[in-house]
Amino acid sequence: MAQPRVVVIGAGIVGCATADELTRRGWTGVTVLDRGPLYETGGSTSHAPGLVFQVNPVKAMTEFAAYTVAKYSGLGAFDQVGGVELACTPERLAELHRRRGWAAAWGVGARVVEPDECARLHPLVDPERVLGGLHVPSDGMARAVDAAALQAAAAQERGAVFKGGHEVVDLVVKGGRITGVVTSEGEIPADLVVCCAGIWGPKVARMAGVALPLTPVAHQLAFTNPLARLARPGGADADREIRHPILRHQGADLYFRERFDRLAIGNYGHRPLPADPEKLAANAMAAFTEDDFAEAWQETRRLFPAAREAKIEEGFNGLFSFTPDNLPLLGPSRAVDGLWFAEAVWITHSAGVGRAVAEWITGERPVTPPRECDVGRFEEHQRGPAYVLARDCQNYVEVYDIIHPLQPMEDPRPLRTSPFYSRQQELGGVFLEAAGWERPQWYESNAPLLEGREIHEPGEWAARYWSPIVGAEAQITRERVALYDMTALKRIEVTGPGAQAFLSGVTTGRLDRGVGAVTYCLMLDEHGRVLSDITVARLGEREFQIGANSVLDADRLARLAPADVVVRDVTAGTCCVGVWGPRARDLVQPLTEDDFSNKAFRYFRCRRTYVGMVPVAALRVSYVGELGWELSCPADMGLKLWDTLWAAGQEHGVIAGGRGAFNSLRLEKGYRSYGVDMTSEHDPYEAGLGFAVRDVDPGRAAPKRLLTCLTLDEVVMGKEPVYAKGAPVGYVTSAAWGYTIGRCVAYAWLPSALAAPGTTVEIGYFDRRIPATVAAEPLFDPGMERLRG
Ligand code: FAD
Ligand code: THG
Repeated sequence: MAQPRVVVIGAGIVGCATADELTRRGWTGVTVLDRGPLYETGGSTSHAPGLVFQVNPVKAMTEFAAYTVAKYSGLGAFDQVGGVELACTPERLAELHRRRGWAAAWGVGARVVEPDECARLHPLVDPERVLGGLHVPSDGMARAVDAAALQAAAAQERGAVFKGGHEVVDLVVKGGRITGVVTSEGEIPADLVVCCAGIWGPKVARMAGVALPLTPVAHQLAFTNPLARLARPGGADADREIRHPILRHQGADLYFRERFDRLAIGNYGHRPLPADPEKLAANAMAAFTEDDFAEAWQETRRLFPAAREAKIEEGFNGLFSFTPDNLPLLGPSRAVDGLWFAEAVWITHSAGVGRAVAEWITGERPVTPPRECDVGRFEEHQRGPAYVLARDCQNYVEVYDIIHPLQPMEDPRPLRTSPFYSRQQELGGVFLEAAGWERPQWYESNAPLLEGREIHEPGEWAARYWSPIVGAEAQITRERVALYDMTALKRIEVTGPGAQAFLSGVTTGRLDRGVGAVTYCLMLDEHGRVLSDITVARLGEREFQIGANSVLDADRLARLAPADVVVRDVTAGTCCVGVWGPRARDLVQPLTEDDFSNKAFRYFRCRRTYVGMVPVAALRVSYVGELGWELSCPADMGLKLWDTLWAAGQEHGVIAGGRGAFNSLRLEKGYRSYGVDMTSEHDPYEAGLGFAVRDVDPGRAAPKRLLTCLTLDEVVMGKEPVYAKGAPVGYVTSAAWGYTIGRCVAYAWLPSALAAPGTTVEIGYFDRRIPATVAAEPLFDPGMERLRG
């Protein structure tokens, strides 16, 4: 096979890592272009102090960082001095324990240490001023320009060509496919272009008509004069730039490291200073705005008494990339074939990202799944310039904040509202946000339901974004009937003569069943890993409605569809309400001419009908595990649908149920949530979804790990480490109190040997270990009597 010609734009650390990883995989036709001189190009890499803190709430990000540590250590471009995050308040100390949990969950060694230990680790730390620290011995400092140059050298040995002084001034796109780049020195043909242009990424992307949701934001870095406390005693390591751990003081938006006997101070505490991506200079550095540093300098001296007499000798405002969700932008452009991105990547994640992107391009199985980093993950509203600027600046402000797992985006809101929104407001809905949608977590008007109920009270952390009303709504759903707004569920219409054959080909389902069938099935990648779990409802001979998980699913279907199939994301133009509970049939039947009896309308069947005056697609499915239907209709009639159901439901004691109850109910029933419980890292059998696969591979190996149901007596939140015999063995994916079963339900990835019911393990929750027991699943209604009745 002829080698694809790859052009990488940008010889910063990301471009160099990507070129190295591509050539390692035998792709030798790689040309890397940079406008600047190699390898101090003037990009962000040239200015970064190179601190590598690996711990991150996102597993893939920690894995990217761990690979960076391993790779740059091997290259001799990494000083493994360790990292210490300092806490000065009880809240921060608790947060360090939570962070240490992520470290254990994702496989990085870390300990929360006492103030004395912090002082022993670093000469500037005053034990009187801190409450503790998170020590990660494998953290350290990457020498970023060296790491870039060394990776470039390795790539060059395998045939890659690096060219400085080559500015890309245009991208050549023909018939929707990239065919080359125009540089200041002439045109270079290419089959594939990888944009690693850092803060200049949006400008480069625009050359192909692509909008990249990224904002360059300035961030301050300053250096003190020499500090006596950091003076060098001489000896073997006298010429080492850094000898003590890198430090973070997130409570004051600061980080620190030595530069010989000077202190380097990084400051996120100032107002966001965004730059217009179209008007950037050739250097990612701007003049130091001293006023913005004043508070940081005060805080630094408060924290380190040994720096009190020091002064700031130099400083600058360095630019790097922020995105709407603070995660990188990786993978193929969905608009232009052959154009790829590796953007908004820190030094910390550079090697891991280079590897992931190279694996993705070459079709090798990704070691770390880049789904949450996929450049295609944004909804249309998230790609607009005003939204991107607002979110990116807000993310700059929040970069070191303590973020609760349920904490919604606060601004700009509300953005997307379902047709039921006004009714939900009238009912006292307490709204969180998902993919831009306002979603009630519970309804204050349901407070009277608490009368006579004992609802389990979680601990302080789990009680945030929570109310006992959540428990009452969950119980009422199992006792009577409740309406759940499912509008945010991604709905995709697939129509045309080839629709059935197409869907059979791209899912694991048996879709040759007739009109009226609903099938729960999966989309898998080429390596048999789960890309999504979906429901496929056959509403007509050539008409299917899919319930999916994200914009990436819609994109995948649209891209793969043949000419005789039309794929449309109809989410925004339609709405959906779940009517669930033992009295659901009593509520709906009088509203329709159709027969909704169990015999005439069985579980996992669908049909088009009218509910009152509203044309609906009715699917007899329930993610909460109760009798009932998902009813979807055009958005214009959504309010009418809600009001019709609400009025008819009064005699049955109908309530509106929020997302809190919904999540609890689905966990009791054992229903997985894609992207949380299972990801593209997992195959269906490990995830407990083998039943959804039509052609099971009989020769497949027994799974080494399993998504396992645990129960415990206290509420945890997800992403906690699981310990067996004191050692970390896995992690919790999602958890909630089960208000029917009276215990907390937690799903966790565990080695198969530990997945047998009755096995006891411990869940790390802040500074405690909570006992948990593996349970046979599902915990609720294993006989399916509720659903099939
Ligand atoms: P860059 O290094 O900017 O490389 C992009 C390259 O593309 C540049 O060389 C540029 O010349 C080239 N280019 C752009 N447009 C074109 C074009 N049209 N034609 C040809 N070439 C083009 N990260 C950490 O992990 N830890 C830290 O401690 C840390 N501290 C930081 C402190 C500061 C002050 C700054 C500014 C950043 C810091 N970062 C840190 C972030 C980190 O530096 C960046 O995220 C990272 O360097 C980005 O690498 P890159 O290769 O994507 O971008
Ligand atoms: N509704 C619809 N589509 C969806 C979801 C939904 N698509 C995305 C996501 N949610 C998919 N997740 C599930 C998970 C479980 C079930 C449905 C969607 C479910 N499972 C049955 C079970 O395991 O008992 C399947 C039984 C069967 O295959 O017959 O109901 O909420 N529209």
